[in-house]
Amino acid sequence: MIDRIEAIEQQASSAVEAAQTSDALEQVRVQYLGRKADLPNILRGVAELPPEQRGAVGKRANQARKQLEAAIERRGAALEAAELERRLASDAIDVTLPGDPPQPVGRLHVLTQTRREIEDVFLGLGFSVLEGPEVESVRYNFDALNHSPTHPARGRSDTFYVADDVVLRTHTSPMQIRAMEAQPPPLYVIIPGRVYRRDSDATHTPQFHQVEGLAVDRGITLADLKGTLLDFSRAIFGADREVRLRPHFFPFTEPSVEVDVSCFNCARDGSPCQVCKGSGWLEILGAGMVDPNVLGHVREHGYDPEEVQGFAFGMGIERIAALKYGIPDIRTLYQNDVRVLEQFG
Ligand code: 2U9
Repeated sequence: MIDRIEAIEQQASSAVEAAQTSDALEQVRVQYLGRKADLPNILRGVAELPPEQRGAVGKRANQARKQLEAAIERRGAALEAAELERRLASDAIDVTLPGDPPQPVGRLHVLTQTRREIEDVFLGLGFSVLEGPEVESVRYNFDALNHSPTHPARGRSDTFYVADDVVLRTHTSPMQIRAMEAQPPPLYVIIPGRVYRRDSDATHTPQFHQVEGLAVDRGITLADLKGTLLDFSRAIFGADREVRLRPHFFPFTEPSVEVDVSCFNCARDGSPCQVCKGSGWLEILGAGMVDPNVLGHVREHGYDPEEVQGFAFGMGIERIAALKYGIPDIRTLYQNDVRVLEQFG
């Protein structure tokens, strides 16, 4: 009987190893451990054996059953693991492959590109970049910036009021006041951001973007302003550019200037061009020496107008981009037509 058990055990163990699928393994289990199989039959018949055989046969048959069960379990786990491995390999998706059809690669909006370009120039000159709130108090937006009580920009026809003393900022200048309140001179900052004015035509949108700059230190002069803007103009519009300053008026600077850059378009083909209308100059921004009245508002933060001087400038990012890329109508920058936007960068 023991020989028979060992023969069954050997046969069963080969069948287990030969099973290549979970289904085949289940058939082996039924064949060797099922209700009608030999080994369970032997186990059930132990009681009818002569007493002297019962112990040895029962023990051997039980051992064979346990070993077979363990072997089936091991083989089952191995088959399942192999099956999982196969499925993972066949299901694998290469996410680095291009889509079908290939999707066009996006790009930064030309205004974002231009803002970053401007920021890079001033970072290179030692300025820091700050941002501030778009909803501002009248005090920061107008009063601290030396706007007279009757200045037209304060009117509801020029500015979006949120409440009697709260506006959508009309320039990023209020943040420059906040920057001076937050840290004593020397201060070299530029502040890019969204601003709002009631204005709408091909060269004005009710919401646009500015970069304003402010440098306050001992001994700052208009020459520092001109040198800084020359460097900026050459970085943005080409190494051969010159700048010129024309007298102007702003409430927050005195003296104030409008700044022109020599036309890069005429210069290219030598003939008078459409962009500068033959004048040879393009207006790019406004600037000036910070009015001592403005510094007076932050005197208690270390900005004594007798001790420190400053220059400031402001530019519209839309205008810089429009000049640089020849965009005739800046409203197209907000219409999200990819045929327009994909031309840049
Ligand atoms: C402080 C003091 C002075 C910022 C300045 C301009 C001149 C200017 C315009 C350019 C085109 C606005 O976007 S635009 O319409 N800006 O001409 N901005 S000086 O002067 C400041 C700012 C902050 C404390």
